[in-house]
Amino acid sequence: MFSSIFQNSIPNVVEGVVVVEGKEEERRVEDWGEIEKMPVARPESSDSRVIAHIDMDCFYVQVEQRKQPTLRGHPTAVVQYNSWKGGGLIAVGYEARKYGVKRSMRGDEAKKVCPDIQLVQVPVARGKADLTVYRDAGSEVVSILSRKGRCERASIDEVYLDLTEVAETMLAENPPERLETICEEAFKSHVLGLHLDGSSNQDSVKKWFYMSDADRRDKLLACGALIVAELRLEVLKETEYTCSAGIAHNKMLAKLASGMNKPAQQTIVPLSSVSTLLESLPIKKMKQLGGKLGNSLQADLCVDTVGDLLQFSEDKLQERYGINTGTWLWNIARGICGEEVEGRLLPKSHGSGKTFPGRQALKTISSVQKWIYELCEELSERLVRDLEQNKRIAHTLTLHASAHKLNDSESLKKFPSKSCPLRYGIAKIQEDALNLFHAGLREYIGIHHAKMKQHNEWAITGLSVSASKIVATPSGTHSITKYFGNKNQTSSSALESNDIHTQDAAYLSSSGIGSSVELHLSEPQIANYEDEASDKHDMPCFNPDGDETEVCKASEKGLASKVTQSKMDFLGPVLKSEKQKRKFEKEKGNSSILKYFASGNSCSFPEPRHVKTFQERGASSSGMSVQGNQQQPMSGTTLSTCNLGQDDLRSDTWRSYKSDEIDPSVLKELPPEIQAEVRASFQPQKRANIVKRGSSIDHYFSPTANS
Ligand code: TTP
Repeated sequence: MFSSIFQNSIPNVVEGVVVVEGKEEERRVEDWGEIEKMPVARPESSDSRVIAHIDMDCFYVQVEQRKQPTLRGHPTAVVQYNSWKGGGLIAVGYEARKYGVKRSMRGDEAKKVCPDIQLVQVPVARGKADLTVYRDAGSEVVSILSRKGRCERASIDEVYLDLTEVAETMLAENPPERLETICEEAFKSHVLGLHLDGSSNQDSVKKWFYMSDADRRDKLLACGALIVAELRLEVLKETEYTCSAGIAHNKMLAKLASGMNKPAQQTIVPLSSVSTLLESLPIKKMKQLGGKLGNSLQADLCVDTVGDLLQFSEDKLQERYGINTGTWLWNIARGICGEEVEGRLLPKSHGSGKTFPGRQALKTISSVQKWIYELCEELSERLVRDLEQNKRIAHTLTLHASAHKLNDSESLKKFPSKSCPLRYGIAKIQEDALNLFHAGLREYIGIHHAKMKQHNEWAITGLSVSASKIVATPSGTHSITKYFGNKNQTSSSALESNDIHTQDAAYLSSSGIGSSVELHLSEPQIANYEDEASDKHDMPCFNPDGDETEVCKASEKGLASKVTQSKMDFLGPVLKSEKQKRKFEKEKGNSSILKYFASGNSCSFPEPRHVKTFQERGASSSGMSVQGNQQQPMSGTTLSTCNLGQDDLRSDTWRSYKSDEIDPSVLKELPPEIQAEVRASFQPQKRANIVKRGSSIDHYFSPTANS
């Protein structure tokens, strides 16, 4: 029961296209890791944390208005590159919202309801949207917000802050009731559940801030709200952007609150207001309940509001939705969310995607190749930028596509996403991505392959490439960019080398970050995409009107570090046993290990994956793992390579692999045919584990009801 429900509950995400009950519903997926991953139940660590969620107001519009100040005060919207019917609106300014302009409209329709609207086209590069200016604007804001407390960049324009420590210090040293002046902006806060007693909101809020006998948790929230008000003013002063905020005891409540009073306002959620807030909150408004899980709650349990969930015991919810999801649901009904604010300012992945709706669908390999090459070029540029600016290296390249088969009853089948180790350099990324596409296409068109290939009976409606598993480069003496600036490098990007892969891979392993390292060292890339598969934030954001957006995902705050030694020096630590190390030294001598890094190697795609049960994955779903209408690739039953003659290559793969690193427990989780193949090749052995106070934002935006 649980598994079948759950399989159906997992949103099928491909390039930000969420498929709900077989119907494609294109919607935005957050860029920085905030997309609807499956819920993970975590106990609340403390109910006196102070968490803020800051969300920029009509972000792209504000960025355009700063670029062109004459647009300020005028109804404005940003439209997509595709100019059909005036282009799809992706951001609508608050002045335009007053006229009824909505994001779901196209430019022509917006003009009808608001003839004075200024439509600004999103910047374009390589025939697609170029979001660099918005990303950079988001980074400017993050650099200000991160001055206080732990900061997690959750999307291109959203940030979580953990202000617990700074609020506690303020409460101990300078509680609000003892402050001589309080930032006026703070008094404009909305405090949920506050009784006005005939006074104005502002007066009531003032009293609430000064209440000396208040609950300690409320006092902490008041301190947090003061800090956030000041931060918002700093953001305005330094960037000219307004933002709204929610201040609560956990991320879920803070996020809910930040959108309640927009633009340029903040909302506080005292603990005492939580049950009333959730009681009538439509279930679909909850993050992660907008899709199938929410549908199932409505249809199967008649749950329409979060409060309706209270009638079910934890056991009952677990029985129906599995242990983790059941507990998560039980928790959210009570406003409990233990999710931590992760300290991360940089994207966790980079991606570049484009959709080809309607007649724009790509029907030939050459047109697909052209676009893959364009997307890879952009991806490569961003990777180089990340490397130069943040000294970070990405490890995994993934190609996602959406497609349909012409005149085919099976056309709902999803195009499988494919991943391989990422090799730096435009040409290599292009070559690998194209190979991934071919591998996906073979699987997608299945037995009809030959026929369809011949008659082009498939059509690609979306393509994206993404780079994930981004980590800081190892520390050392030479700058990694210098290393790749080596005159031997022929690529214009100076990154046409596998070496970067090699170095980092080994470093990673030695630092114990993950067994994914092995995937660069040898062929049996078992389980290496396990984490990747569970990581659906890599999905690019395809806009509702079928244009292109980006993929960015938040990651660990990578500290810049440098590469020390030649690539071979990094390999030693990867090998666990003394025997392996001796072998490594020997191979290092004759460079035989280099064969593992030969560029041809990258054509072997790591299809076999460590199969995890849903529970093992902590109930998180993955766009990469969820293929088609089922979770097929997760159970990766086939090995495929980018070349024909897969079987040959496959057995060569196993044979060339020294079995020392194979972990039998991992092997056991592989599909039986893969296990048999590996066992036939060798005996399994142990595998190496491997502002100013008193300022006001009013002059910018007069508070308007959220439209
Ligand atoms: P949002 O934060 O969803 O919206 P917004 O900032 O425009 O407006 P609000 O004040 O209501 O929060 O999105 C942030 C930016 O992301 C938005 O300005 C444009 C971009 N975006 C897309 O490109 N496609 C989309 O489908 C959505 C929803 C947003």
